[in-house]
Amino acid sequence: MRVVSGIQPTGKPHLGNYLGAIVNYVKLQDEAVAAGGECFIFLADLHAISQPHDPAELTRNTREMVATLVACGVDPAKTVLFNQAQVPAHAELQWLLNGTARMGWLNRMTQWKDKAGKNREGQSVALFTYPVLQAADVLLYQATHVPVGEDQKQHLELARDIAQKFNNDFCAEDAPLFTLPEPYIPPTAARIMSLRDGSAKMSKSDPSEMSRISLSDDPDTVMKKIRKARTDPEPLPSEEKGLNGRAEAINLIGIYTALTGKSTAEVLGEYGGQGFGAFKPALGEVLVETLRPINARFTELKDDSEALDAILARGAAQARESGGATLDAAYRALGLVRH
Ligand code: AQP
Repeated sequence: MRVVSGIQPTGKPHLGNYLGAIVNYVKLQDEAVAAGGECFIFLADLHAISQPHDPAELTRNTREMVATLVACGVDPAKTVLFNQAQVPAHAELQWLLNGTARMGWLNRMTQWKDKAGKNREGQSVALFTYPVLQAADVLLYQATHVPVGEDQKQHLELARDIAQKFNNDFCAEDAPLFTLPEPYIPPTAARIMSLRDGSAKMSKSDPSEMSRISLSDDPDTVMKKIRKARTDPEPLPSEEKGLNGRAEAINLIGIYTALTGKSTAEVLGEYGGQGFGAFKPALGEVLVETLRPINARFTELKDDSEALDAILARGAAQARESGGATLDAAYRALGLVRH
């Protein structure tokens, strides 16, 4: 079992990152250790430069993201925790895979279409080739399980297509180089939506702070954001089918069930027939209690840059070692001479 996933240090991580991905990093890290496998979690700093950015902020965000991941339970003693920039094999393998990836495949990526909008000509080349780097990130370590939110499913499918084509084009039939990675998408909370718009994903880049719960929000801020979260005027239904077409209600109940382990039926049994005025404070409390230990640990860790850098340096050394054989084999398969 090889678990591999990454998160961009592009801002404060939010509840969507937590429920869609980070919770599963911790779960799969423990499963991998128990099964004698390995877990690699990286900060996708090379991905972060695909959009306009402030270099000093990227450095600060990178350290804060390590502190956040550790505060959430990613354990550097169990997981190889590092940033891409310290492992050149990610960028090297991306270049090798650029020869296999097709323009048409990348043109179909919905994240590219959404982020580029009408201004494709003005985007960085990195934003367009982003999914090829993502393929390199997981194929380099022969990933079997890739914990991601629903929004990354299409990129994972692309990574499988690239791996399959490379194996077909450059490897003997009985000796494929790349393992085809499987996405691990949580059954609930795979797509947490904005608190201001039930049809948009909760995102770091949404200009409205009120659209997301950041993992570093204090209790008053959390309660305020939930109180002001957009909802419709109807009371909560008593049965699940009554939620049809009510995106904001589905989102808030989905967050509650993911955090408490209760089923939707149980929650509706408790709050059905009542307005959001009863449910929202309960949801706020659950969130505050979830974030309390994370915030406490984050505060202890966040200012010790030396310790945070040491975690990344140690992880990067392990990652360079682990990815070396696959990178060498990819160069060889392509006929590139490197003596
Ligand atoms: N709203 C979400 N619900 C569930 N999972 C989510 N993820 C992101 N948003 C949600 C998952 O978090 C992991 C890390 O994501 P990322 O930071 O690398 O990239 P992202 O998807 O681009 O995150 P954002 O917040 O939406 O950033 P911006 O605004 O910069 O684009 C991934 O596994 C992702 O699926």
